Formats: sequence, structure tokens, C-alpha cells
Amino acid sequence: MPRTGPNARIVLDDTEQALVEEIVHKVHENCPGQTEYRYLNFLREHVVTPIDRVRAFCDANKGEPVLVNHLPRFDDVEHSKILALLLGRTVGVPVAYSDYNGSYITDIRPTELSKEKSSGTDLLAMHNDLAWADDVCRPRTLVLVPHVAEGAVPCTLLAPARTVVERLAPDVVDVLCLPIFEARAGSSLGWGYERVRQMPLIEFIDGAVVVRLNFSAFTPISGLAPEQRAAADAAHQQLHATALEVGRLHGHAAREGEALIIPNDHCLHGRDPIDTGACRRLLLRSYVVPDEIVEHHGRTMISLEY
Ligand SMILES: O=C(O)CCC(=O)C(=O)O
Ligand SMILES: [Fe+2]
Repeated sequence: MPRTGPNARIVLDDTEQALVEEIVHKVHENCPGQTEYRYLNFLREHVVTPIDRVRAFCDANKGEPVLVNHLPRFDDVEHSKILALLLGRTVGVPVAYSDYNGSYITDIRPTELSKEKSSGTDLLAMHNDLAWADDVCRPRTLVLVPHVAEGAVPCTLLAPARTVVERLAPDVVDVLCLPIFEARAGSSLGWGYERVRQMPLIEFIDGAVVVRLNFSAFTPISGLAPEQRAAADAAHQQLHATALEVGRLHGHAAREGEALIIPNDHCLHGRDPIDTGACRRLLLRSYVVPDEIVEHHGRTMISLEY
């Protein structure tokens, strides 16, 4: 089936592009510490976002990944980091997780030593980031900004949960809505111990589909009858496969001057394999939460330990 890309796209006009560029430079020049924390604080305290219509556009397209076009491009990676934080600030508040990587920006690039699955080169399976985390800390939005994207840039696969659910058989959806899955999380994070919690993989909340898929983190709970376990495994498998189908259809190979804004609860994402010989890519990711979550923690370096 031909790739149609994300349904929701917004293009900055030249004035907006120039304003964003000006602000990025201003933040950089006014933050002697040149750390992400300082950039973010400066943005929060001194900058009224010039592209609030991006937020309105995301709100109007709830559940859909949004492609932003005609952003300024920068040679200095610090400028691209500030751009990612400015976009994050436009749709919520960028945060860092003290017990994850303690960073407001994660650079996603193929590396030999990183434990982040997204830093590999194989097909990155469809998932929701930190999907098992509680409402008081889970990232609600991902902002992805390619600082470098040259050559055979891989596609970021994007699957709105609503579209995935429409393609699944109703009995499969019913199984996924049961709280018969357990998430094992934390063993590869900073806090170093594993936590096990029970939850469904799909929920319908306020008329929207919330989906949780996270690599091998979720398995059917122990103690299920054999036929229920088999049904749970099969439904989990179907969710993966259907998300990949939809992800390939609506995916996008993000280039410099673009950004993807992904609603983490309502849209799965993944990535095509990377041919490192044929492409150069450095993608920046910012995790964003609503204001209330930051108020709950009293700071933007928040904890997953809830
Ligand atoms: O490399 C990509 O396009 C997706 C990366 C990803 O999954 C993430 O940043 O969470
Ligand atoms: Fe991810």
C-alpha cells in the first residue's frame, strides 16, 4: 500500500520561521551555562512562544502525529536543541526524567554502546515511550527534531491508535482492553530495579484511544488459564503487526527544517532500519508533559518512581 505520510501537517510562514530563528539565537546568547536546563528556564521565563497556532493545530488534531514544516535549520546542534525545547514549550512543558537519563534532550543516533533501543540500526518496533509509567509522569508528547538528516533517511513510522483499533477484529480489541498484561519496567533505567504492574494495553478514555506497547515490557500476567494466555499473546502480536502496517502507511522520513510532534498516549511510533553507510542522521527528542504534571513535581526534572 502506498505511503501517505502523517495526515496532519502545518507549515510555518516566513515571518514565523524568522521569529523562531531569532528566538533560538537570543536564547543561546543569553544562557552562559549553555545547558538544556538553562535554555528551558530562559524560554519559560522570557519567551512568549511565537507559534501558538501549532498548539491549537495539535489540539484540533487530537491523537494525530503532526508534521511541522518550514522550520529554521541550524549548523550548531545547540541551536537545534533550543528549537526542540521551544517546540516542546509550545505544546506543553519539556521535562527530564531523573531516573531515566536525566536529560531534557536525548540525541537519537546509531551508537555502539547506548542502551536506548532507538539508538540501534535495526527496525525499531512500534511502541509508546515509557508507556508503563503513571499518569503523573508519563511523557504525553514527543517532539522529534532532526539536526542532521542526509542521504537515505529512515522513515519514522507513525500509527494513530484510533486507526490501529479500526483495523483490529473486535474480539482482539476486547482482549487488549482487559487488565491481563503486566509491565516489567525499570531494569534498564537509572534506578536499577524492576517493577511489575498490571494494566490493559488499550483503554478508551474521554472518547480517545490510549494505547500501551513497549517492546518486550508487556507480557500476559502469570496465572491465566492456557486458552486466555494464548488469546492474550495472539492479541498482543496482532497489535504489534497492525501498528507496523499503519505505521508504514503514515510514517515520514523527517528532514532538516521539519519536526514531528507525536501524542505518546494516542499514537505509536517506530523506525525503519538505518543503513549507516547511506545516511547521516542525528535526531533530537524532547519529552513534554502538561503544566499540571510539572506543578505536581514542582520542577521540570521529574521522577518516574510513582
Ligand atoms: O528514530 C526515530 O525516528 C524514532 C525514535 C524514537 O523512537 C524515539 O525517539 O523515541
Ligand atoms: Fe520511541
